[in-house]
Amino acid sequence: MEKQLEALKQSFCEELERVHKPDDLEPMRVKYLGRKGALTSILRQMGSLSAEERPRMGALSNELKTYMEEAIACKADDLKKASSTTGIDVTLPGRSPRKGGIHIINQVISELEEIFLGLGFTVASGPEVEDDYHNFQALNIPEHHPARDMQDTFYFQQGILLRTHTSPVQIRVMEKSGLPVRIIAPGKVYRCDSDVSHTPMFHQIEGLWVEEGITFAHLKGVLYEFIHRLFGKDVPLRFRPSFFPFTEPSAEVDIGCIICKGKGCRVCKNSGWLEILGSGMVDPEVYKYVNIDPEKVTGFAFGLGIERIAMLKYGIDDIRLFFENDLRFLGQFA
Ligand code: 2U9
Repeated sequence: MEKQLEALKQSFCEELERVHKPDDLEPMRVKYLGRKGALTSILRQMGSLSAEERPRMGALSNELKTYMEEAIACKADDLKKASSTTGIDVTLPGRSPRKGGIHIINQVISELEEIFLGLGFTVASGPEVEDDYHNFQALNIPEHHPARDMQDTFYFQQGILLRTHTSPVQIRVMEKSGLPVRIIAPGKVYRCDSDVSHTPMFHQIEGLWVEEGITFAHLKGVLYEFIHRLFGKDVPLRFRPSFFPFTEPSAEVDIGCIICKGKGCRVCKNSGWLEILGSGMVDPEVYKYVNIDPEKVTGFAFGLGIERIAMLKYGIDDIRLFFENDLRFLGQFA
């Protein structure tokens, strides 16, 4: 009988070790200590013991009974504490971490960079906190020029601001490195504006190629190639005359609407065309600020908004979706 009591204690301890939920303790108590439980069935054999053995076995049984009662109470206490102090159900299976992905805007930037790298351009970058000189003046946008109002600027103290375009990057590259220059400048830009097609921060890519003998034909050739690599060879293109303070002559480039194939729809406002980018030959005035002789070299520049390209490519109608960080939206592009 003594051996039976020892075996019972052993199996009780092992089973208790495996209990992780308070609800599993009561069935255990019934199994070992209940009226029809394991201990009771051992005690039933007391009648067959000799008079000398009986008191010792009685004491051992009582000891085991107390031990098991206390162990169950103790375990109940531990489980209660674990869940109430942390508020965590320690018995739940763990959560596997969600897989991250590259933001759709960064994916589009990489795609555009690849295209321009293939056309012989290199990637340049510069500060997002700029001075008035590099953001405006050196780009032929003097004080009180209406173009400054068009680009509602975020100012810090006098003369320091958040860049409104990536053009100051090109100014800094021309100041520093010699000719020729054939660069693209992707990055964040800031304008105090907010609605379905404007956010206070958005992304641009601008390009600049300055070298002896560069003409408007180079501009057209590069932009045709870029747009055909991005949207496919069959997409029609048109150049419309435009104006920018830093380019002369200037042109905006439209592509045949990729949604309705030029038939006219809500996205192209029934015109059949979508404006994709602005461009032009660098205005000779700009070269004066960076010590380049406009008699010796010519160049072209262009600029486009990344979010606009992403919206057209993926049929997104609200620019704010890119920045709300809703994983249900972003996850579609991961
Ligand atoms: C230098 C000289 C010229 C960059 C250019 C544009 C035309 C243009 C807009 C497109 C959509 C900005 O994001 S947007 O609102 N940009 O239309 N940008 S030419 O011209 C430069 C840049 C640097 C030194």
